[in-house]
Amino acid sequence: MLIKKNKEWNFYKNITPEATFINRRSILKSMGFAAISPNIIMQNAFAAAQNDPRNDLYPVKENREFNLEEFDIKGGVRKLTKENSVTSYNNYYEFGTTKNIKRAASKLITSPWNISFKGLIDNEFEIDFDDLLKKVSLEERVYKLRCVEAWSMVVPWSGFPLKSIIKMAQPKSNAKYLVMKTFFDPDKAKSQRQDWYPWPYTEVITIDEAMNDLAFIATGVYGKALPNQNGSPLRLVVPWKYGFKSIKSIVSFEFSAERPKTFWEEIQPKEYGFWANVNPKVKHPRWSQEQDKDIGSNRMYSTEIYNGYSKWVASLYKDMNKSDLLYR
Ligand SMILES: Nc1nc2c(c(=O)[nH]1)N[C@H]1C(S)=C(S)[C@@H](COP(=O)(O)O)O[C@H]1N2
Ligand SMILES: [Mo]
Repeated sequence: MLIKKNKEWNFYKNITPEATFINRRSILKSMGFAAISPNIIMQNAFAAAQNDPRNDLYPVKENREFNLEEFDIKGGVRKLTKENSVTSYNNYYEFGTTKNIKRAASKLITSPWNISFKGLIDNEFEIDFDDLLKKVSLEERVYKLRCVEAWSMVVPWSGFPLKSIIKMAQPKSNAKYLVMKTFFDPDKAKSQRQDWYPWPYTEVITIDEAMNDLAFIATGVYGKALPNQNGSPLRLVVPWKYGFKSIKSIVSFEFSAERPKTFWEEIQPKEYGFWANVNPKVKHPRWSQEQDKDIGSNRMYSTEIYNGYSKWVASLYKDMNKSDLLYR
């Protein structure tokens, strides 16, 4: 027992959160906030989430097409991560640099929520989130999400394939990239007052990646509407890439011929590059990527190339130089 614990501790002691090195000051500050933590506010946030009228849309039918054997319930190997872990251990830097941002995130108002589609498409348009939902068909998919910090979770997301809204937007043939942005609202998201970050959070994938069957927009989790801390009302889930690519609370989808820098590329391009495909062989400059730890059970698993999703995505990268491009 003790030996196992030490091994895990050794594995984890060198891993620091994605943003630690740029903002130790704000970490100290947010620790101060966490110490107050009035239960009443938590209860109110919880009640608000429970009363979310969007909950009526769920649960939706499960699509098992993308299940990995390792967490096939029948295979019995790896189970869903505990719901409470998934909804209370989060990365969402707009609300702080610790994992404990649930209370701060409850301040975000996600209804109404406007989304714009722009750039290289015939007709740019804006649409309300609830109206967008009427144009897509919702399904549930169990995906493994692997953070670059070497933790992981197996999550039942509800939502729709990203390609269904790409088709709706009809990008022009010269569009090569899909640029997504999170809201910018420093009144609600206090960390956005810290101007050393390149806000708003921006992520970019290629159109080919966006059209891949695995690329998913989540609008719910565990049979309910997405809670704020997990990226309400809609977030990307690209499970073959490190978690930071799966951008939360999206307000715009822009089709572009050029590749702009992402949030993390601006901050630290050597560590959090554009491709960010999960690859156990390419170590992070400060730690190994060979294993990951389930945030609910603390069990360790071997990390697989493309997070186990090769069957669906390896062909996207067949012409690339593996050692250079899989991770960066
Ligand atoms: N807007 C925004 N999206 C974000 C982040 C963030 O800080 N802001 N963090 C990313 C990182 S680093 C991870 S690992 C996942 C975590 O998703 P979860 O909190 O639902 O587990 O969200 C990603 N999406
Ligand atoms: Mo992450």
